[in-house]
Parts: sequence; structure tokens; C-alpha cells
Amino acid sequence: MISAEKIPNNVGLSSNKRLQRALEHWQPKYIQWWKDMGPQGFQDYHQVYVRTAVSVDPSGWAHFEYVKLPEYRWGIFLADPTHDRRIGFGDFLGQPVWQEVPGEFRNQLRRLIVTQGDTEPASVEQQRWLGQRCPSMYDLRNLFQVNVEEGRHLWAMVYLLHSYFGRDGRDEAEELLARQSGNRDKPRILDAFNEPIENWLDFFMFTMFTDRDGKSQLLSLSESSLDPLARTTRFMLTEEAHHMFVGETGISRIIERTCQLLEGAGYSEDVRKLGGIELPMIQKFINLWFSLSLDLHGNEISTNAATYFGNGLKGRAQEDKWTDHQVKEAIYELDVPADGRLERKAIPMRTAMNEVLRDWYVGDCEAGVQRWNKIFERHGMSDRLRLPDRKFNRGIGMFSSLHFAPDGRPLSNEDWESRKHEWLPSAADREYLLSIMATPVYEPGKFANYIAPPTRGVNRQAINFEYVRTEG
Ligand code: BYC
Repeated sequence: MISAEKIPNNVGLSSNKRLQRALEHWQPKYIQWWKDMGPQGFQDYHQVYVRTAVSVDPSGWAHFEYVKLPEYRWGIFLADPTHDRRIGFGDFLGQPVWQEVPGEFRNQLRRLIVTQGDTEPASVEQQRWLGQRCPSMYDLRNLFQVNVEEGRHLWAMVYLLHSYFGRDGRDEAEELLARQSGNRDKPRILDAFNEPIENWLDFFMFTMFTDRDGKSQLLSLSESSLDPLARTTRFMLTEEAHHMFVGETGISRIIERTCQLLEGAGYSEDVRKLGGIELPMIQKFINLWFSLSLDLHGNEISTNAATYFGNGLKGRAQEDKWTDHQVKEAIYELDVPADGRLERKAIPMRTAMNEVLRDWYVGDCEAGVQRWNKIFERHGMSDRLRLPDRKFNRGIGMFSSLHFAPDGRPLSNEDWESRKHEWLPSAADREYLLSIMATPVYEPGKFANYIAPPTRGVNRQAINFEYVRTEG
């Protein structure tokens, strides 16, 4: 039975019979999906200390308790409405925002919501085996926190589909549980969400870089003229921040530990011999997940993006920081491959909206990498990590048929094939990572050898708090 107690919400669920009926049909399928495709081995006998959103005010969205994962209360929340909110960009600038979906934009909005929704369960599927290889109980709990919140983000998109898209929306909601990450016949929509995440270096890089694409896409959707979409995504951003924290601090702790191991051995030892993760390996995983996440922003030149902007469906991150919100005349300059060279070209900015968002994203990633580099400074080491050039290893967009080194130098096919494992993880790298993660660390307060403990625990609990309890 669907109830406000089981599904905390601020969308008037108890008085909305139509939505209740739709969710009553969908929810059992969701739970079945969670059991089949969610965290493997942690469904029945474990209680996890997680945060549950029970309202959108500061005291309500971080309510901590022990929960059995399938009993998590996935809620539906919209950020508080803005009084007299007006459309902030595009051709309808200044008009009141929409509380219903305009017929002429129905397909475009559905596509955006389905694409966003598809990524959420995909990430849970990608991460489902990680609990078996976790570096500590603290990290195990953070993994599950991220997983349940991605589940809630799926609920957020399903709420929109059920409430505003009628029968089509119901069908799409079912399909969101039918596609599967990495499945040959029914893959997830966007490429990065079909990549395996089999070790914790992948996981931390994914939450650093791919969740940050989540942030940039959610920022741009939170500008939408469709007010329920804007309010839903605005609230999702509060949770997304924690996911990026998990990624950024996870990598910080690996770097910290590597520096400690190097120091302890007088900088002469091979870090692998000490059971740590060497810096070139960390760089390779940056190269991989940054480039995959750049792809998630779509083609550099995109009429889809121009249409979304013109129609007011998807804006820019922090649209109010721009002065021109219509962008009818503005141009954008970018390097376009032509006859084996790059040529500077000016294109209408509306068609470059994916690239504009990518610029914002690259800046946000760059700041994160600089924070990592501070760790080397503190240790008095000259090593530095860096983002690869944005043309490197691209699978989507105008550079996808060409090859470039991480510094942006063009490469022939042969050079690329012979050198790519200098820059991207090889099978041997992955094998090594699995070997040091083969034995999970489940003892409170203990950490795997390759990662330093965090500086503090969750919700002011101690680092050695029992974040995951096994039922007796
Ligand atoms: N993989 O004109 P274009 C998150 C396709 S992450 C495969 O550039 P558009 C999260 C495209 O579908 C954020 N295909 O497309 C993070 C199109 O195909 P068709 C997720 C791709 O629409 C961690 C064609 O190429 N949210 O939340 O302007 C954990 C032409 O491309 C890809 C969103 O993505 C790709 N990477 O841009 C959990 C927001 N890229 O129609 C969650 C909603 C492009 O020709 N989505 N294609 O067959 C969008 O805004 C847009 O769909 C995209 C693509 C920016 C993704």
C-alpha cells in the first residue's frame, strides 16, 4: 500500500489518487529491480546507517537512521516554489513558467527526463558488486548512501513521467527498469553508464567526474521553464553534492596514502610493492573518467541543444550569471577539425550550448584537481595530476573519429594503438587493482592499505562507528 509514511513527499501524494495508482503499480517492480540489480549481498541481513530525505528544509533532508536497504524510504521532493517565477532564457523569456507540459514540447521534455532518469538506475547497476571489495565500513556506507540516493533520483524522474506524461510516461517508467547497464540488447542510453565500475578507483573517479556531469546537467535542467522539472532537479542537487564529496575525498585519501607509502620508503620504492596505488595509475583513471564524462555533454555543435535552449527547456548552468538570456546573435568560437588540422570557427552560440556547459564542467573539474594537487604540496612533492586535453579519448562529438594525446597533440591511428595504455588503464592495471581489493575490509575503523582514513566520520559519528550492522 502506498502511503506518505512509506514514501515521504511534498507533492500531496495522499490526495493524488492518479499518482498513487500509478506508483502502486510501479513500486513493486522498482523493489524487485533493486533486489536483482542493487547492491549484491547487502539486501537481507544488513542495516546501513543512511540519510533519508523526509522533507526539503535543512533539518529534514538529512535524517539519519539504520535501514535495511530494500526498506529505504525513497521519497519524492520538489524544492520550494519561487513566487511568480518567470522563464529565464530563450524565446519565451519573461513569461510565467509552466506548471503543465506544453503539447508542442512534450516529446523533447520527455526525452530529456528519460535520458536523465536512465542514468540513475544505471549507476546503481554499475556499482552493485563494489560492496564485496570495499576498503572500509565507512566507505561501504558511503557507497550505499550514493546508491539509495540515485534510486531516489530515479523516483524523482518517474514522478514527473507519471504526473505529466500520461500513458507514455508510464511506459517510459517501466522501460527505465528494463534497460540494463552494459546489456548488449538493452543498454543504458548514454555510453558512460554502460562502462563497468569494478573497483574502487573507478568508483571514486565516477563519483568525482560523472556525478559532476550530473551536477552540470541538473544545474541546466533546474533553469527549465517546466517548473516541476526545475524544482525537482534543484532538490536533487543537494544530494549530488555528497556524491561528489565521496569521489573527491576518496581520491584524496588514496593520494594521501600513496604519498605516505612513498615517504616511508624514502621515495625509492615501487608503490605497488608496498601494496599502494601508484600516481601514474591514478592519472590514467582521471584520463578515462574525465573523457567519458566530457562525452556525456553531447556533440559540440548540436541543433538539439539549440532547440532545448530556444524553447526554454534546458538553460545554462547558473543562467542568471549571464547577461544575454536570449542568445539570438551571440557567437561561440571553437576549434573544428578540417583537412587534418584544427580550424577556429565561429558558430551561433545556441548550437554550442553543449559546449558552453562543457566549459563550465571543465572549470569545476579543474578546481577539484587543483585541490588534489595541494596534497603533494603539503608533502613537499613535485608530482602533479592534471586533466587531459578535452580532445583526448572522445567517443562522442567531432573529435571522436580522431586521436589525440593527453596534451592535445594529434596522433595517427598506429601511434594511438601502440601508446593508449600509457594513458588509459590496461587489463593488467585492472587486475592489479582487483588483487589489492580482493579482501573486503568490514571491521569498523580499519582501512585497506591503499587508502588513508577520512578526516572525520559521517554525521559527527566516530570513524570507527559501526556504519553497517549485520543482523544476528
Ligand atoms: N552517449 O545533439 P546531441 C547524472 C547521442 S549524469 C550516447 O549532442 P543532445 C548521473 C544523442 O542521444 C547527467 N549517445 O544530443 C551521474 C543523439 O542521438 P540521436 C545525465 C549520445 O541531445 C552519475 C545524438 O548523439 N543527464 O545525472 O544535445 C550517477 C546527437 O547528439 C551521447 C543528462 O544527460 C552519449 N554520451 O545531447 C547518476 C541530461 N551524447 O537522437 C546520475 C539530459 C549524445 O541522434 N540529457 N548522444 O539518436 C541531455 O541533455 C542530452 O540528451 C545530452 C545529449 C546532453 C546527453
